[in-house]
Amino acid sequence: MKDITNIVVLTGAGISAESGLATFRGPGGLWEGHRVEDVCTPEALARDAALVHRFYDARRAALGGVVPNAAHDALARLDRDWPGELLIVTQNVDDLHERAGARRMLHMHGELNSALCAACDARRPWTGSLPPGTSCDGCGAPALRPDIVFFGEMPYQMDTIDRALATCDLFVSIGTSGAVYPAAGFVQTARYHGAATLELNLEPSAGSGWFGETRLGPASELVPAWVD
Ligand code: BJW
Repeated sequence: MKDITNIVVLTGAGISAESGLATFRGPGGLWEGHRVEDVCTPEALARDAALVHRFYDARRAALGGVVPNAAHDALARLDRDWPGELLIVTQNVDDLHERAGARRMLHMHGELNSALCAACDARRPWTGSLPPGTSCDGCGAPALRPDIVFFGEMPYQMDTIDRALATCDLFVSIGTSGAVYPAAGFVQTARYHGAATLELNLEPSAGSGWFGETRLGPASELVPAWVD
């Protein structure tokens, strides 16, 4: 990749689809018969914590039955071999990037394998079964919840992401519909700062027009072809 030193890669549910994890907005992409936008909120958690816990318990259990695919593997190779700056920002709450071996990455929408204390914001590994009302080891409040960024909540590590977007030479978006902000706006930020922009997706995303180049197809083919 000529003249490219700093890269930011954004990934979404599409990169894990071929591992067997459902996407949000594709066919079958509804959350127990609801629009994810209607139920993935702090209000939904307050209204029916048991339902929200049950949903994420099932998602967490599903992780045990899936493995990284060729797209995760290719990004892990990029991470291992790329001599310049690299930041992989995933919107996904699964752990398939880590399991493939990626290290220079962050989870902007939280992690299934993590618990968050709603009272003191402490985060700790999700161990076994944590029902609604489990007490926080740190502050003692009965307030542990899934460590998931719901609509209306601030995604994690936005300062780090904004800095990387401002200094990258290439921004690559993989397997995301571009329906959810702030991630959907990263392409515009990267462009504003002069980066080249590339989209790898099954179909054009909502923000496809912002990308300098779009390649359409399954991530398991497009990502290795781009990396290698
Ligand atoms: C393949 C493939 C294959 C399939 N190969 N590709 C009005 C206007 C603008 C913004 C707002 C607004 N009203 C509210 C907002 C803000 C709101 C928002 O964006 N709402 C929209 C619905 C409009 N955003 C927020 O509230 C966020 N917080 C926030 O904004 O804080 C304030 C702030 C201010 C300033 C700066 C920063 C922040 C929080 C958003 C939290 C999102 N949470 C979720 C759930 C979390 C975890 C979970 O349960 O897993 O995150 S929602 C859900 O959507 C999940 C995903 O990470 C996210 C994005 O989905 P993704 O990954 O794009 O999946 P899909 O299914 O949509 O798309 C899959 C794509 O893959 C498709 O394109 C397929 O074609 C493709 N694909 N197979 C390649 N094999």
